[in-house]
Order: sequence, then structure tokens, then C-alpha cells
Amino acid sequence: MREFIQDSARHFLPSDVYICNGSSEEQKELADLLVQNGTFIALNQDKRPGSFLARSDPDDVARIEKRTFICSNKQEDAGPSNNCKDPVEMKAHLKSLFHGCMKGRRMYVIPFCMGPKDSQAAKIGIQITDSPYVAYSMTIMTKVSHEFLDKPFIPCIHSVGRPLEAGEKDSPWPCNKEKWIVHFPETREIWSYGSGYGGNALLGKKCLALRIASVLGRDEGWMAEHMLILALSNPQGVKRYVAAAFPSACGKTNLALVKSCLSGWKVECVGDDIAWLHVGEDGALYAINPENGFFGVAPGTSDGSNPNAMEMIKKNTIFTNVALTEDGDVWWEGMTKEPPSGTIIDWKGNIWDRKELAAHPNSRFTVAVKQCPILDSHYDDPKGVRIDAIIFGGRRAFDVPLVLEADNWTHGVFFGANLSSEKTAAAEGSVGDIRRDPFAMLPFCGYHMGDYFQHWLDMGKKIHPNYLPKIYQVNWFRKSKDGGYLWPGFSENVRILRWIFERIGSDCKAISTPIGKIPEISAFEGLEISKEALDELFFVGHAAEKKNLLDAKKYFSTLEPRTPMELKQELDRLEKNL
Ligand code: GTP
Ligand code: SPV
Ligand code: MN
Repeated sequence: MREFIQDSARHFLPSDVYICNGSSEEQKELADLLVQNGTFIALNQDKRPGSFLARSDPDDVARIEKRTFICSNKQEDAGPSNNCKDPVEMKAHLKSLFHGCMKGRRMYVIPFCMGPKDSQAAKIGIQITDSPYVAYSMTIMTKVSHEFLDKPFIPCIHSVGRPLEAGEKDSPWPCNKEKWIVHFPETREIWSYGSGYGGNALLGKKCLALRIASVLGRDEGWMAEHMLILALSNPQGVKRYVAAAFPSACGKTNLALVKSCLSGWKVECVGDDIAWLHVGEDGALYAINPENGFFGVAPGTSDGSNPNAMEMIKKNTIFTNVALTEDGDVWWEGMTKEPPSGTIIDWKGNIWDRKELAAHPNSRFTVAVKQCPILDSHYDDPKGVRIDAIIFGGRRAFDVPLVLEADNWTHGVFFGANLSSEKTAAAEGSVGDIRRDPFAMLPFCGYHMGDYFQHWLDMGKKIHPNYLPKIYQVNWFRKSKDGGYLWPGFSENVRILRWIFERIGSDCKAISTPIGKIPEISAFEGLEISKEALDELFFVGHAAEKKNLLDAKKYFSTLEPRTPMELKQELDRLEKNL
């Protein structure tokens, strides 16, 4: 650890070095500094105590997948879905790029723990960064303490890539046009350069807890997944835990915090973005949330759609790239039907013309889990929570039904492997294009996707058959011909959770289709929805399914020779069913 810190300082040449301890005094000092630097604007303390607005550089607003690399010793181990470069060459390149990159800045050392700190499943990282915004965010998103300094750790090196010459004026959001988010899966190292935003810079999140952790999971027999974890209790007080994977900005945080529309049915939250899944001594599958906070999408969040999130972000929250109201509060599209009156400053810091978006579509709130009003009592249980069902979901305007149940684990893995979704603003690129995003892990799997599919199949064999979670696929986003959503979503999604809960109990019936099982009409009793809308929501078109089958075949062939045999057999089974 000492060597790592000293080497970093010698090489990156910061003006000084500070080791974070995660205390509230330290958070206060960081916040004061950020306000002084102009990175933070303190919000109206009567309306949002302890809360701040940050505006990023307009070119640093989301994850950048083009600039994300998995540098395996052998290119084929990274697989066709990852950018890969030779690790020796890449390391040499990064070393020269990072030389002197922290001149004129303080170097923060952040010892952090992902997961319940007494859990065998937890992992320690040490992040080096020259960004106080990142340091502050890390104290919310992870557990930071000096006690993690003398343990084995995953090194995470980050710089905004903008050294300051003596007397040079800093900008509120320093960053560099050139960006690198680089992972070395064999040596378990992370280097990130040029961006200060979200998953590019808070290295505990996607870089450690997904890309590196997925590799650790493969090697050690567990799974790191892009999943929320929630608890659903029925009116009798029986509680079951569910994990659900949706691609970025496709509904994880909203489902994890959902307020139930069904009386007597209660949802509680364990995590909203990442799950680490282990087989326990009893042979069941257990999940922990490695994170300590939420980094949630702001637009669309309102008292109507997500009252629990609105409650959670009333205080001690960082808002990044949202709009600022005249009374020193925040606003974003969808928060209220009408924007507030008075002058509004948009996310770029200009007076809002009320035409362009006031908040960036990937604007976010950063807040500690302990502020979650429906936090589950086991959220920090070192053993994790037992998972009874797994859901895969995407954002699909057409062709994909509201919910499907898999016939068995292998069929469920087939669902995950075939997950496709419309692209969102969470990553740079064109929004709306449909792409394959297997298991919602396309941008986050640190190794070959074919091996990853095989790992899922192998994990199914390690779980005791009595505890094998049932697997589902959902789509809240199907649209009618006139362009509106067919399904009300949000709190009504609990109906689907209830069906899943009752299916686990197994005395609730389902209807078979060629592609999976669907609920009977009784699941929708009491919901104001037309018969036509329900029919459309569950319509399984033969032509569309044939096309899906061909696409899946084509996709699986791109993973050869690592496409698992069992998934190819699922293709045959589907073809017969169709
Ligand atoms: P990441 O943090 O990027 O991983 O996103 P996420 O998967 O947590 O997605 P999130 O819950 O933040 O939702 C993203 C967007 O989808 C928000 O604008 C939500 O308002 C919207 N959304 C979420 N759930 C639903 C739903 O059930 N129906 C509809 N129509 N929109 C939804
Ligand atoms: C995602 O893109 O899935 C996010 C946002 O959760 S970020 O942390 O930036 O990756
Ligand atoms: Mn996410």
C-alpha cells in the first residue's frame, strides 16, 4: 500500500497527498473546497440541506464505451465485445500519459470497501484521484476508512488529466478531451484518465464492482452482475428477494425503490445497480450489494413515478447536470408537469430558453444508501440475502412481451444471453438504436461473453435444485401504434413482482407460449387497462420471433468457439417450439 501510494505520488507529481478517512468532518471540508473551486453550487439549505449542484464539462457527461478497454494478455480472452490492447504496451502508454498529470493538484488516496465490511464477499480497493468531486462522491458511494489501508486491495488509479501550471486558473470541472478507462483483468488493476463523470471516474462502481469483479467471480466461482436487489413481502409477511438486471437507464433504480400499488404488498431495497452473487453453504444463491450509495438518473424522477427516490434526495445529495431554479433548488424534465416559474439555469449554466432540455438526460443524483426510506433490514448483512428469482429486462418499443417466465435455469440463461435494448443517454452514442446487451453486461463484462454465458450455466449446476432461482424477462416499455407506452409501469410493476412471487410458491397458474410462460388475466385484476392493451402487451408474433431466432443464431456464432453447447440446444428447442 505504501509503495503504491509513494510510487503514484512520485510519478504523478501532485502538490500534496491526502489520505481520506470517510469522516463527516472530511466530507464537510471537501464540500467547502468544492464550493470554493466553483465545482459545487450550494443549494438552498432550507429546501435541500447539505446538497449541491455540480455542472460537468459539456463533453464529459456519460460513460464512454469507445474509450473503455479490457487489456487481457490474450486478445481472445477479452472477447469480441470488448476493446482490447496489449497490456504491456497499454501500461507503458498510460505511464507516460500519467507522468506529471497531477501537477498543481492534491492527490487523494481513498481506501474503500465494496460490500458489507465483515463479509467474506467484500473487496477492498484503493483509489488514487486528483478530483475532489470524485473523492467526495466516493465517500457516498463506498465505505471509506483508514481501516482498509492494511488489507489486500485492488489498485484504482484516476486522473482528470489536467495538470495545473503555477498560477494557472483551474476550471470548475477539469477534464481532458483524451479519455482512457482501462482494466487489466489478469493483474486486477484499473487506470482511468481524462473524465470526472460517474462510472468513468468513481472506480469502485462499474470498473471494480463489475468489470474486474466479473473476472474474479469467474475465477473464484461467484458472479458480479448489473442488478438491483429488492425484497417483496406479501400481506402475510412472507419475504422473498429478487435480483433484476436492466441495461443502463432502463429502470433498475426505479424498480429497486418502487412503491407498491398493491395493498399489503411491500417492497424494500437492498441495492439498485450491482449485485454480487454467491452460492451459500446451504446451496442457495445469496446476493450482496457492493455499493454504499445510489448514483441515479434524475430525469423522470417525480413524486408520482418514484416518491421513495424523491424522499431520499431531500438532503445530503449531489446533483450533477440538472437545472437550477430561481429559489436555489433543482429541477429536471419529468420532476413536475410544468417547470417552475422564474429564471431557470440549465445544466450548462445558461439561462434556460425553455426549448432545449434543462437537465442533461444522463443527469444524476448521488446519495448514501442510509437515506433510502425503504432500505431493507438485511441490506448490509455479511451473508447477503437469498435470491428466489432473477429478472432480465430491456427497453423495447416492439415485439417483446411484458413478462415471460423461463422453463428452467438454462432457458433463463438463454433469456439473459439474448437480452436486447434501446440505447440510452447513460453512455455516449446514438440514443434509441437497439443493440444486444446480454445480461445488461455488454459494457461491463471483463472477459469473453461466451465464457461468461458458460459461467452462468456452471453456476446453475452449483446451486441446490431446491433453491434454484426462477428466471424471468420483462419489458415495461412496449408501445402502442400511437406511440404511447402500453404499460403504466412504475408502481404497477409490482403486479408483475407479485406474479413472480406467487409462481415461486408454485400454486399460481401460467399460460405457455412458444417463448416462455405468461400470467393469466387475473394478475391484472383491478388495473384499469383495456383488453386490447393487454393483448398487445403479450402479443408474440411468429415473424418477429423467427427473426429473433435468426439474430440469436448469428450472434451466438460470433462467440465461437466459446458459445456454450447448452445455449445452442436452446436455439434448436426454440426453433421447434416456433
Ligand atoms: P442506470 O443507473 O443507468 O443503471 O439506470 P437504471 O437502470 O437504474 O434506470 P432508472 O431506474 O434510473 O430509469 C431510467 C429512466 O427510465 C428514468 O427516466 C425512469 O423514469 C424511466 N423508467 C423507469 N422505470 C420505468 C417504467 O416502469 N416505465 C416507464 N415508462 N419508464 C420507466
Ligand atoms: C450506468 O451507466 O449503468 C450507470 C451510470 O449506472 S455510471 O455509473 O456512469 O456507469
Ligand atoms: Mn447502472
